Amino acid sequence: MAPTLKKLLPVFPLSILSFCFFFFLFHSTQSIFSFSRISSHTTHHHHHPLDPLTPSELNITRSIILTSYAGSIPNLTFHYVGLDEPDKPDILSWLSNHTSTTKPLPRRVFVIARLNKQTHEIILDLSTKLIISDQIYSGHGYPILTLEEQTAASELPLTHPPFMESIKARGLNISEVVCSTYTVGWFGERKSSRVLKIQCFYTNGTANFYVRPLEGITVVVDLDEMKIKEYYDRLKVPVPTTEDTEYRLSKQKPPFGPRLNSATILQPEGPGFVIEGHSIRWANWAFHLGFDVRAGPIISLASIYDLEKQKYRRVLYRAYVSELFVPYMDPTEDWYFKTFIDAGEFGFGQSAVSLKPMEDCPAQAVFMDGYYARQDGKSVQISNVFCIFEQYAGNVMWRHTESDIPGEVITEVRQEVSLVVRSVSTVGNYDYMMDWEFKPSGSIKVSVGLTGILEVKGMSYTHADQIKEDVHGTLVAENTIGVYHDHFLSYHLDLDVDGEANSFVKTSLETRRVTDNVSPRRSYWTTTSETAKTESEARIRLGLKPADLVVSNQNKKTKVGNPIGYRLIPGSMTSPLLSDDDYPQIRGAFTKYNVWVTPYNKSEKWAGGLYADQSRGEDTLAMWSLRNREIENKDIVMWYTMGFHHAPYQEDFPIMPTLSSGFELRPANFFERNPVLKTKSPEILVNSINHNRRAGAFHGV
Ligand SMILES: *[C@@H]1O[C@H](CO)[C@@H](O)[C@H](O)[C@H]1NC(C)=O
Ligand SMILES: *[C@@H]1O[C@H](CO)[C@@H](O)[C@H](O)[C@H]1NC(C)=O
Ligand SMILES: *[C@@H]1O[C@H](CO)[C@@H](O)[C@H](O)[C@H]1NC(C)=O
Ligand SMILES: *[C@@H]1O[C@H](CO)[C@@H](O)[C@H](O)[C@H]1NC(C)=O
Ligand SMILES: *[C@@H]1O[C@H](CO)[C@@H](O)[C@H](O)[C@H]1NC(C)=O
Ligand SMILES: [Cu+2]
Repeated sequence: MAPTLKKLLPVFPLSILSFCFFFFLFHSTQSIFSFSRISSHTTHHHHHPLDPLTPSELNITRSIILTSYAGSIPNLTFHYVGLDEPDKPDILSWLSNHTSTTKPLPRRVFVIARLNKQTHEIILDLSTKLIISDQIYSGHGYPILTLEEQTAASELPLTHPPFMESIKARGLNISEVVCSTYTVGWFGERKSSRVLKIQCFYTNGTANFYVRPLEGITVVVDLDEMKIKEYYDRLKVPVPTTEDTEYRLSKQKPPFGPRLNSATILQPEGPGFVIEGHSIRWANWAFHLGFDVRAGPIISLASIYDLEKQKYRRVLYRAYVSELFVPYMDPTEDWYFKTFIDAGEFGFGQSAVSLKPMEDCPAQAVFMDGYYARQDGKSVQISNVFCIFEQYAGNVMWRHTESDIPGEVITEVRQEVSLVVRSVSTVGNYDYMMDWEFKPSGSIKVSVGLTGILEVKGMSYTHADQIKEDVHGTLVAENTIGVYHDHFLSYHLDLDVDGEANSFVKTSLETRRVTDNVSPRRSYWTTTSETAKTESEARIRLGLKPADLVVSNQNKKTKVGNPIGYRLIPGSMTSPLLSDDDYPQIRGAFTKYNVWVTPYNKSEKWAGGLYADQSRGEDTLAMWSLRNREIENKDIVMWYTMGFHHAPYQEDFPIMPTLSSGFELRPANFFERNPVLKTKSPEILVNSINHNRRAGAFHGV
């Protein structure tokens, strides 16, 4: 779960597949093996008010706080340090007025720190170097766990005599044991303290230790004291010894899998986008890309250029993954607590990893770094945390063949090229690949790919026929159960469709009977639209009945009179299967509906609450929404939750091929007509030597 074991993981070899590029394509000396980087923190002089904190700003934050807590330095730990962004009206007026001489907006930092077993919320100003407020949080729940405390906790068992005994009793070698940290959830306890649970694995020389659990051993660590509080060794289960669980290419033996040729796009003129600081312009899009230790990527101020109106029009104010909820479905002693709220417990940005050029991203990608404050407040760089690239997957943006005009055949095709911003967060065993894809047609396609390693449970079974009871998972290998679980991702989508005052319109598709005798038809469908007046009217469980969901600006209409809008095209319609009164579901209540709409409120950012670790569901989207505020013709935020019910299959073992899902935000009467009617296909693609190949006439290499 927790990425505490980074230092133990091997450095991967650079080659992964036998690449076979079409070298004869390259007439120029340009090498596709060179890759570009954007050094985002050194090049820009003016801050965009939404720029993430730079290393020197993190530095200043640290010194302001340490100065004010002079006596307590060794025990103060930083759990969240992020931009306290200016209020939305200030940003919008800065945007519309600013010139190179405009005074920048104040830079403020929001810090959550722990000191003497208390959680402090500190806001400070970077220009005056003053602390503006410092309050002790007295509610339930705890902040993001730092990597350092997880590492420290995960090492405690290795020198804990009862644990060492347990290892010896199993005939194992303690030098081959590694441990990982698990948040404990909340199960109705009245009192709580800042603890986590630890479970351990037997590496036995492999990198894939997650598939070798030491089942039955659980250690409870008090994080404030960094001491083992409880120790359990309940079960004697064989450590799964399955062969072939290695995933490092360097450790594999032949025969190897199918040989894959590379498909690369050529950009002799370089990328077609411009990056200034964190602002990105490409084709008809302009947006800002930020990094936050909790959310990971944050897309802000996305606007699209309207060829007819000759101006940029706003689509999104801010969008990011607000929370994840990953409950496991095994209610037994060593598993019941595994009900993770990943962003708030582990930091989706803190868990972001450096992308591998040429492998995580295509050859033409450009990279950007991210920075966050570690436990002692010093800045940590995640190099290549984002890659940005133009994607052409051979798809068609639009086409038509017209053969009904006598004497001629007309075929018009436009290739679909899009811009992708990619990042990967590896939360312990799981890897989440996050893409934000901007299309010239005005669509924003958001997708997540799940890959990495299953969380498995050791059991004595070696064949499915032996299993008579519910083992809460699939026997994916001998002694190895891939445990059932869910992944829910909740996206905060603050659409500002051509302005802030928006409404949420649900257009239901309903069957009608033909009642009179004018038609031979007996039925048809038609639409009825309702504009949600309050939050309760905008909570939607998808998949129950067909509906189009549109965030619309009722104050602006197209020439023919339709309100302009953007619609949500959901990919996943998954709803939770836990009962409403179950503790994990109370904490993860934001998953109860796939879609929620709330009025914009700067402090309502995290769908699972600001303090997710051991939260009690008091500060979730579901609670805010109970106020049932008005949302018509207001600045509103749409929250979309996509989910995966994951019953593992053997192919998910020992490492899981990517499973993707996503959703699209697509213009809905936003433009007067197809906005890519006059878009030309890129010339670079026309040069491809492949255009004449025909099946049968071509023999692959
Ligand atoms: C951070 O501060 C230290 C001194 O406290 C300084 O040596 C270092 O250069 C600073 N780093 C940045 C990136 O500003
Ligand atoms: C820091 O924590 C340790 C151990 O919990 C304690 O003994 C010490 O007094 C603390 N120091 C300060 C300055 O609070
Ligand atoms: C235990 O593992 C370590 C590290 O892999 C190895 O050096 C050592 O020889 C092993 N000890 C025994 C008794 O097998
Ligand atoms: C460790 O690896 C060896 C050699 O592959 C194997 O024989 C042994 O069963 C493994 N032990 C465990 C506990 O996984
Ligand atoms: C904003 O949200 C917070 C948290 O839900 C709430 O306490 C506050 O009253 C809200 N502010 C407004 C203006 O509604
Ligand atoms: Cu899964």
